[in-house]
Amino acid sequence: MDILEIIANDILDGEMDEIADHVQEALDAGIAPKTILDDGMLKGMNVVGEQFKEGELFVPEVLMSAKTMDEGMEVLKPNLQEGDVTKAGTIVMATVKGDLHDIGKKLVCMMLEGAGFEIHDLGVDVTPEAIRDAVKDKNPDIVGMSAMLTTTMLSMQDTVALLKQDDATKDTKIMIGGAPANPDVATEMGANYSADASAAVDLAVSLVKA
Ligand code: B1M
Repeated sequence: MDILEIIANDILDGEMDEIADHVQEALDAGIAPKTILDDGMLKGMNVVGEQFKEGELFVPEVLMSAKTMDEGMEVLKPNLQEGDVTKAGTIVMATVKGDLHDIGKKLVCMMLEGAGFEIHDLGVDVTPEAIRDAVKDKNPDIVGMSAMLTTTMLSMQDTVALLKQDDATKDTKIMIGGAPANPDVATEMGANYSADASAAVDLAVSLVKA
């Protein structure tokens, strides 16, 4: 097995204590940092996304893969040249006002980062005004919102309404998710829905292209 394959497998298997040494080994062997990223780490992350979608991997395994990706990036990042990483797009992400659930949102953020998106995660319990202000400030391609409570779907609705009222934010694409969300409520609000972290990546890619 070559070193890039070993690195891809580290991501897939969540080998967070091994990956730093393997990335260093690849760098020492003269492999270009971008090749290590694309043909090692991201290749592994893509398989994680596919297997999660198919129900072959579960949340704890995906979180371990994401942590392994972070460990590998620690070693790789200082070696990457500007322009090596093609940014897929920028996303402002938040769990909406009144809602403290963030495990799912973090998972969505990690998968999006793995797919090359720059994420500005505003955290949990974020007011509509704070989300609107962040959208004005960062000018992202997409604003993403997560809610896990039936009651906080109303905050989500308020936030979408506020974004649509402001000339500076009315055209920003919106994606929502979380247990009480579904395609119908998303359409009603003027937003886009995805059911899980893997579908969120597919949706974000298609929204940026649209
Ligand atoms: Co809460 N909680 N909780 N909770 N909690 C639920 C959501 C609940 C369904 C449990 C239940 O009663 N069966 C229920 C909601 C009922 C409802 O409104 N219909 C509930 C309740 C009632 C509450 C409290 C009110 C309890 C209380 O205090 N009486 C309280 C509310 C606090 C608040 O938010 N204001 C509360 C508190 C908590 C904890 C703090 C203890 C903790 C959260 C810790 C944290 O997140 N840091 C917690 C937890 C852990 C849960 C459950 C058990 C698990 C949620 C989770 O993390 N799932 C949950 C029951 C359940 O779901 N089984 C429950 C794993 C995660 C990976 O999945 O979040 O669904 P999920 O994310 C998925 C998708 O939804 C999607 O992709 C993710 C990955 O695949 N997704 C997106 C999510 N966001 C997305 C955004 C996107 C796209 C996809 O685009 C932007």
